[in-house]
Amino acid sequence: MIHFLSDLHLSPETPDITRLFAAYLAGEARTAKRIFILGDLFEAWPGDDAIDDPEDPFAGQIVAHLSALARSGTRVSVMHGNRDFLLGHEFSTRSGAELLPDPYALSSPDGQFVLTHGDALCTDDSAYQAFRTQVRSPEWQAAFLARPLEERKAIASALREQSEASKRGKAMQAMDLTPAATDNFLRQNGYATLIHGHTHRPARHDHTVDGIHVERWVLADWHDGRGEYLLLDGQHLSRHELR
Ligand code: LP5
Ligand code: MN
Repeated sequence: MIHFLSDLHLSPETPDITRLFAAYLAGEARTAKRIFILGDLFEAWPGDDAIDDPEDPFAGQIVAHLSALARSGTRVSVMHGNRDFLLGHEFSTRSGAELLPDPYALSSPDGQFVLTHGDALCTDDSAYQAFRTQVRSPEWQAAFLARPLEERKAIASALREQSEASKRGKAMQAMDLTPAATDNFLRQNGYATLIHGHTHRPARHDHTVDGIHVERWVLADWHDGRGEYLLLDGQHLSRHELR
């Protein structure tokens, strides 16, 4: 069995979600041979030195929970989201989670899947795409990570506020996947079943691309004390609520 989850947005401000995730890692996750966390595991990740932040044990505690799961024998795979794109080598080593490229093709005897966070397909949101190009460049990241941790945390929280404000002025449609970009993505990825997060609009969509039927599963975000994972058991995908 394989699990897919995303958009937990873990932060010290939502202890109920942290507890739910810790219980999941110590319980249901151990019945899976592999779990995929498809981005935005953290509300904001200012850099891997947050793991040893003397001001805040939070990141280190999450890393310890992940590491316990990995040591129990479940393979843990994590993809970057738009909040935690700075997860790096140190995080990977300390948590036992491997970092995946976005997109990631998953071929199993039970089917062909393509996994992505989802933000790269929101191509109508040109302000976000410009921001994304900038912060994903290695030069920008090296310069940002050279700043003191406290300063990076302050910038991250200012950006979170700015993001919430800018979303209020955006059309709902601009904050969803662009249909043409999605069809093209499905074509380029061999019409595999698409699983993604980011939009917080859980659903199963049917696409017809070049006459071929393709499924798209959108993962739920974790909020208000509730979480969810998608379970792949044989060829069957199903949603499982956690609370
Ligand atoms: O995240 P969410 O759901 O609110 O909205 C996203 C897009 N916003 C973002 C920004 C993140 O929320 C900010 C948190 C990042 C923490 C990272 C850690 C530290 C790194 C600091 C990096 C500087 O991803 C939002 C989309 C929405 O999804 C739907 O798809 O619309 O896009 C935006 O809000 C972006 C704005 O439209 C443009 C922002 C321009 C800001 C330019 C500042 C330059 C930064 C330089 C700082 C040194
Ligand atoms: Mn996201």
